[in-house]
This record gives sequence, structure tokens and C-alpha cells, in this order.
Amino acid sequence: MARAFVALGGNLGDMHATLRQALVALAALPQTRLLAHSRFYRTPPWGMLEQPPFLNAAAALDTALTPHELLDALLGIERAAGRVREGERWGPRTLDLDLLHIDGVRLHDDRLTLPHPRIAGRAFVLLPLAELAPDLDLPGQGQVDELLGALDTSGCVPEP
Ligand code: PH2
Ligand code: MG
Ligand code: MG
Repeated sequence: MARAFVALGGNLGDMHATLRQALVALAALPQTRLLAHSRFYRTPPWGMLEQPPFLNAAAALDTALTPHELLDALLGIERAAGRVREGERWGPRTLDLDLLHIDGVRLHDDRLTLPHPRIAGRAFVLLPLAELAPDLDLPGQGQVDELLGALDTSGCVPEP
């Protein structure tokens, strides 16, 4: 089993229902245990500004799936949530599941880079991740709570 961290996000449709359903789907993955999830945060759009606010969260898993098996499983959950892969990069989506990190794994190929290369600088990823693993060291980027400390998080609001 390896500890894995996944970012959840979406800004179309009923995002609360979509994120809750995604957590149920993560918990149901084979050879996998959902350990914890963060609160849900309403966050300002990053990258492409002219789109609705996002709902973001993070989850911690223990899994015996390989990194690519886990990636394929995440893509399957996105598709089941009605994700259509077209339109602009960083544009609106019903559900985005990004594999952030797997303990002990560094890899780079045409499908997957681990750790996810763009965690640093993204409050919408680091804020929920810091609830689960503030001390986590992301090889090549830094420690989660230190990366978060360098950012302005004032636009990110946890849902009650
Ligand atoms: N995802 C993106 C682009 N911009 N902004 C926020 N706030 N949250 C996201 O999850 C997000 C984004 C592409 O994956
Ligand atoms: Mg993403
Ligand atoms: Mg993605």
C-alpha cells in the first residue's frame, strides 16, 4: 500500500453533490482505502479568470494500485461525473481529479508526472492538502505548509 493524495475540483453543476459522489467513488476503488478528505473550499478561478468559482478539496488514500492504474481510475470517475474533455485548458469542468503525489514515487512520462508539477503556487490545491498533510515534502517543490505560507489565501473560503 502507498499513501496517495488527490485534488478534487469543479465549477459546473451541483459541485457539492459532484465532489461528495467523487469521494464515494474513491472509497469504492479496488485495492484502495479512502483515509480522509479535507473540507470543501470555494476558490477563485485560477489560470482562466472568466469562469465561475470552483469548489476544491483534497483526499488521502492508501492504495495498492500502480500510479497509472490510479490515474486511469481517476479519469474513469471524472467521465462518470459527466466530464467532457474539450474546450479550453484550465476552463470550466464538472469534475477534475488530479493525482498530486504518491509517497516514494517520482516519475515522468507522457501521461503522468509525480509529484504533480504545479502544486506550488496554487492555494486551491495547497489549502485543502495542508489539512491532510501539512508536513508532506513534495520532492522538487517543498513542504506543503511552507508552500502554502507563501501564498495569499484570502479568496479561498471553506464551506460551513
Ligand atoms: N482548476 C483548473 C484551472 N483553475 N481554479 C481553481 N480555483 N480551482 C481549480 O480546481 C482549478 C482552477 C484546471 O484544472
Ligand atoms: Mg486540475
Ligand atoms: Mg486534471
